[in-house]
Amino acid sequence: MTRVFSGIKPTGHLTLGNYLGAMRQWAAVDQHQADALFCVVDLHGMTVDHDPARLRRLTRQAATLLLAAGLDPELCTVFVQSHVDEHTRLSYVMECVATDGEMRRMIQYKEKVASEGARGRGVRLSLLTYPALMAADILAYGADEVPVGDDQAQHVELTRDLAVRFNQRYGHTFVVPKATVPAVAARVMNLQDPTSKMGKSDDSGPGIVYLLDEPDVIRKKVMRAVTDSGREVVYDREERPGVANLLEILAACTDGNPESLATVHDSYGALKQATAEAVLETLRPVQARHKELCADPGYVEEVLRHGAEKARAIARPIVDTAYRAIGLLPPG
Ligand code: AQP
Repeated sequence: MTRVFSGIKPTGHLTLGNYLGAMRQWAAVDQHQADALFCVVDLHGMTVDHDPARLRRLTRQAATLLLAAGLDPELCTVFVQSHVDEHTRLSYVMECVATDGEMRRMIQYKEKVASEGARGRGVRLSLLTYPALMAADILAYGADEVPVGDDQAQHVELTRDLAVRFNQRYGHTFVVPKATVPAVAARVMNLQDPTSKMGKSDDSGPGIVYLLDEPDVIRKKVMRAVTDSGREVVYDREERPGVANLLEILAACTDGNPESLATVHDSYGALKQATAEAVLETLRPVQARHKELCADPGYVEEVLRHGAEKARAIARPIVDTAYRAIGLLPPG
């Protein structure tokens, strides 16, 4: 059976981008068709300046939202990265396989260095080595597929290179995984700046739809989305990024197609209205289930405890094999 692994970083409140680009596919498809593991990657949440209490809160919230989005612990494994030591054990090995140049070429690294610099903060070394930990996350489970949004495809590509390199130098150890990216909404853009990705740790609140935003807040954010001075609804990502973003969001929420939806709505106002309603409809069950789960925190904790046990049982032998292959003396 195909094994699937993916993760989500608790660096902020989860967004519509996280949901449409990743979580929805995990719940609707992956958990039914594969041996699937989904992880709140809390260690990645410490690569930029962070507040410990907030990280803990966001980790719990992200796990709760994964379940609210439809991940079923009877069908898949849901856990927290720091609960399974194998991630950090293997991460160091990956740092010994990767090169400094490879890490510095990562687009997300360059973008985050720029934003940390702009905020007057030092850049943490872990921001540079983050892709080695991400490679470890994936390779520790022998994952065949990694369902991600478009922004993470480069990191999965690097993971493939590291797996191939390790296997060639030290003997076949790792499955070489591939990224799977959704056909629509692989990169949901910021509603206020449709040339930038909708990212959960951005400062631009009005441009980001959070999964737990109140309905009237969501409506306002979508109705105020930046478009352009044109009038005709046309799907053109290059020339009309704001309108294209709305069409993609609408398509993703209604299982439609952005090109044909462009012919249905005759004004930007009508398009925004339809998009706002579609987003509300899509998020309503997630928000309702989240509320129920918050009333039963013991259930979420139990899911995570059991998930970590299952994850550990898969990862430990793979990481032990990698340790032996690279020349580390097994404990007696
Ligand atoms: N805007 C997006 N459109 C489509 N997919 C997206 N994803 C994130 N943003 C979008 C996908 O969501 C999954 C989890 O992402 P992540 O939390 O691991 O980190 P990220 O990709 O760096 O997401 P953010 O929200 O932009 O976080 P910050 O602001 O902290 O960097 C991934 O599959 C991702 O592709």
